[in-house]
Amino acid sequence: MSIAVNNKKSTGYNWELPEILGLFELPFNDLLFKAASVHRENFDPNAVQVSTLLSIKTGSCPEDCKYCPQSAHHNTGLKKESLIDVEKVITQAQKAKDQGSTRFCMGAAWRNLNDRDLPKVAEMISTVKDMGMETCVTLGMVEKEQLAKLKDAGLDYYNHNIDTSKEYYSEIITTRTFEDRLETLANIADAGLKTCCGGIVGMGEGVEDRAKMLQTLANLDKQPESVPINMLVKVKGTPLDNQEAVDAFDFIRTIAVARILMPKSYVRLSAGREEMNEQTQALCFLAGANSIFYGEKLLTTANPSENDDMKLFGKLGIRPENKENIKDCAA
Ligand code: SAM
Ligand code: DTB
Ligand code: SF4
Repeated sequence: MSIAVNNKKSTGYNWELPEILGLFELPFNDLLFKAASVHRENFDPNAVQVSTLLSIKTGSCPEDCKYCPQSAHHNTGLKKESLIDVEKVITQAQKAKDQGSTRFCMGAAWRNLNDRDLPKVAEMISTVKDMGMETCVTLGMVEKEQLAKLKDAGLDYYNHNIDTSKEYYSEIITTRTFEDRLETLANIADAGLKTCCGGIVGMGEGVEDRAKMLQTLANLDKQPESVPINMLVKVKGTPLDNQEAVDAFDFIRTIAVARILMPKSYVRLSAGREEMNEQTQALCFLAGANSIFYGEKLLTTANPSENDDMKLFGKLGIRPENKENIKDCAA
């Protein structure tokens, strides 16, 4: 079976499901070779962008996302916290910057951004931007007018994940629809912000759902600049706590297909690294992952220590990406 490396049309990409499934079905070595080749054509294969996360409002979220420890529908024993003060953000952003992180992502457990909270979030964004870091927020659904204000404050990226396929979505979340997600993504693109959008592997979905999720991302009018691929972090008290673990090769395949479908996007090896050994992470980098969340905590769950990550980078000859070493052709 011949597989197109991409199928660019003047209006954007138009990946068909059979060709994406064809990629998933390739022998592992063929898939990795193809993905690594696409990666090299577009990026420095030995540079990885590092982003740090901070939860600015934790828990009590009205949405019922089955995977999420912050949903008010599940009892996970999480310590809840209302919107934190800007001073706390400054301390954490400075720490992240000192450790070599170039992007600071602030996440809130909200269904949507409320106008009441906008000025404080805007202040957080402008403060982090003034510290010389790229800024990203993930605040749930958001309107165009609100996005314009966040952009004015210095926002670079808005993270809003589709999480899974349209078909599997209602198995995971019932308090909003896949179309709601797409609508917000259109608002983000219209506002001229960079999009960070990806999903989760390991929620009981099949390979076809993973293919469809990547198809939706790749065929957006503008491919997301950043594509986080999360491996489900199983949190006690969430409905997905007992989900069967994902096979590492299936996870690596998902990264590889994301790289091939979205050649100029940063593909982020996101949540779930705490459960991955070094070899799995190394294969993810070979498959085209070129961004990670860096720092001991994601939003509420554990992430590998900075020390462990730097040791792994050292073993692999990988450099954290900074402004000076970004390859020109990268998105
Ligand atoms: N409330 C906002 C929203 O859902 O858009 C922003 C925060 S939410 C925590 C951001 C993303 O984190 C989710 O879309 C999901 O992809 C990811 N996430 C949350 N819990 C996770 C888990 N247990 N394992 C993997 N990814 C998770
Ligand atoms: C994304 O795709 N993954 C990050 C970020 N975007 C906001 C969040 C991962 C959260 C994992 C569970 C937790 O720590 O609460
Ligand atoms: Fe709320 Fe976001 Fe968690 Fe869903 S993923 S429960 S919207 S914080």
